[in-house]
Amino acid sequence: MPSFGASPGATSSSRSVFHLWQWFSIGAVIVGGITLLLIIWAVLRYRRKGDNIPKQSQYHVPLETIYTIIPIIIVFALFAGTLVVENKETANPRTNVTIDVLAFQWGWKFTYPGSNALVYGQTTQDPVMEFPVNTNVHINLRSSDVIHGFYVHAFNFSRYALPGVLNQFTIRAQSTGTYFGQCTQLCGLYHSLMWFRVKVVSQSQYHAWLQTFNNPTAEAAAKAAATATKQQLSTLVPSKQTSSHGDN
Ligand SMILES: [Cu+2]
Repeated sequence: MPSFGASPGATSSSRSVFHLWQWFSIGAVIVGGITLLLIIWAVLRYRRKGDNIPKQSQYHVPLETIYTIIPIIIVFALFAGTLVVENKETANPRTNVTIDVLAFQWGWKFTYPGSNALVYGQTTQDPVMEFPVNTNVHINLRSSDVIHGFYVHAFNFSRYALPGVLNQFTIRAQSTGTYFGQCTQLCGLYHSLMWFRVKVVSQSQYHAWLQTFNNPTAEAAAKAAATATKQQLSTLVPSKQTSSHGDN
């Protein structure tokens, strides 16, 4: 079955989204195809043959009933399918891993409550959010300034990061790998550089990774990196122009 541009999905709910998308697209192709054939058929079959006015008729009850009932059935099927998949997407099952995600102009900060793990990166470095495979991961998504969008194509998933609002969701990756993520809400000058990566690893690799944050040198290095990125940002972001023309 063709993918119609969507990702096959690396998480359990993104696979449901993918299949829903495929069925929607196939439905659209069928409806569009039938409509196109009917138009072509009507154009050819009833093209002008002379100057006589064709037979005029006002009602065709069976036809009108059919073209009312079929769309209602289609809309109901689309609604039901969407409802089932959306419920999967917004389900909040028990989780073992929680990650606090903070979006800011222009980068991401990932912290892991209950551990020292902290990942911070912006513009030219993309921060990597790491979590274990086949595990429910709870994400607390926030923004520190303007509206951002948390989007991972491989997860067929997008959520707003809103200032002053906590958005929560659960993801469960089904295969290991590194997936590309980006901000999908135009949020300022360096919006296009607001990337991140999601790295899905095995349980043991995840725990080993968490441990790397527990030795003091790593902690100091993380702090130094955070300070360095702040300095780097100040060179990247043009400071506000002050007028050099006096009062004119
Ligand atoms: Cu953004």
